[in-house]
Amino acid sequence: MHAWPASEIPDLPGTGLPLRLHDSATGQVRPTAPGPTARMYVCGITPYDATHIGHAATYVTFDLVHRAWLDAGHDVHYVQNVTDVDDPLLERAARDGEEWAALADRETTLFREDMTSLGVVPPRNYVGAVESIPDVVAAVRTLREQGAAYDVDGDTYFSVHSDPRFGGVGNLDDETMTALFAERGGDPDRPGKKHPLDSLLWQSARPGEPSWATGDSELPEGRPGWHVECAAIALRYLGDGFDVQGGGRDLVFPHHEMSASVGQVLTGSWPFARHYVHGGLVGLDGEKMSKSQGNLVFVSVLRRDGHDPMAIRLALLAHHYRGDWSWTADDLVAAETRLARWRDGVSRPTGPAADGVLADVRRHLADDLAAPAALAAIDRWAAEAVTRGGPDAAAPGLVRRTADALLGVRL
Ligand code: 5CA
Ligand code: ZN
Repeated sequence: MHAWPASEIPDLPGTGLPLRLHDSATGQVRPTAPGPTARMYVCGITPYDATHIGHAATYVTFDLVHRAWLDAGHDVHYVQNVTDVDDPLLERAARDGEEWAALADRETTLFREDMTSLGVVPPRNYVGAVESIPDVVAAVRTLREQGAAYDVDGDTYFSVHSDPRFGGVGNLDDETMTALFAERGGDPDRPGKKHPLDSLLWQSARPGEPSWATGDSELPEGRPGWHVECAAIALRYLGDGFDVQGGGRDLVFPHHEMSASVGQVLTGSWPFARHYVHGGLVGLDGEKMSKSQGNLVFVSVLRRDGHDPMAIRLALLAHHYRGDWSWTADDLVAAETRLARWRDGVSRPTGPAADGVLADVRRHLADDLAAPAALAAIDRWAAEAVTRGGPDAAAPGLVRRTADALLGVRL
């Protein structure tokens, strides 16, 4: 699958600081320690509806990681998937009497446009579940050979306890895991399973649903389970022990727990990822924003209504990525005011010295992506530039490049 176009990232003087990020597995803010090539996998959309502000917040968060690593001198290998075949997509297509593949295609196209407008640096590999089916089939076959998978009425399940480290991403107790599993696409009560938390690897063909031949007499025609999809894609493009596995906090369990265990059993090595990084969940007027609740604010609708995508981006960056927060119309008003102020500041021929602004923005972002503090550093400079001015002819350009390269805000 193709990603979306990249725009140029301006050069900055000097080099960024090593990035520290919160890791859900250890509960600590720890340094990322990538090699020359930093490797990141972020879970992509299930394309049955348009990009809402919660999705956008998640992808803008990991865009800050991408930009901080580039600034620190790393090459970044970024991979993102598209869950272009799965239950929610098939259910929506059936509800609307639409071809599932056409729905996935249309929403993925819209997502690319949203990401482009928000200035998100594209992944090197943008990979659909459908195009990964041979990798998923190979993974399921290996897990069977390892004794880590078994059959339930023609469907194949992963034995979670074949990974002695199972549970190490979310560190949740059994009761919580079972409840979340039932809530988020799992089937703890299915008869025939060896353990309630065992998760579906491969689902045999159902009438009226798409299915693929496997070329393996032991594995009937069918379609991939969700968790093995991300494990197989991450291992194919990044290999094991990659630097960051990312997504919203709703993915901690079961998705990242399961994909890590599948990956660890497949490779026989630990950890699948060195950091598990999760963004908080964005709500609307106090409720979690979700497709099933229908309380959505779409990026594409805001754009159509004439809102500057850079203001949308600033509205997201004004909240620290780890906290949950609720979108309100005021977020956008405040961001538009801030954007106008910054643009005013950088469009002047001279301004107050800005070396300290670059240093502050770098320092705050390296500290677990403290974007609100980084914005405040630019706010202070812009306020002074606009009210008192300054003698430095290089400063406005430096602030413009700092905002662009590190925050992805084009002024
Ligand atoms: N396709 C899977 C991941 S493999 C999936 O979760 N798709 S999704 O479309 O439901 O979500 C896409 C990304 O947005 C995920 O990283 C998810 O954690 C994140 N996300 C979904 N809802 C919200 C929300 N309300 N706030 C913040 N992030 C969210
Ligand atoms: Zn995923």
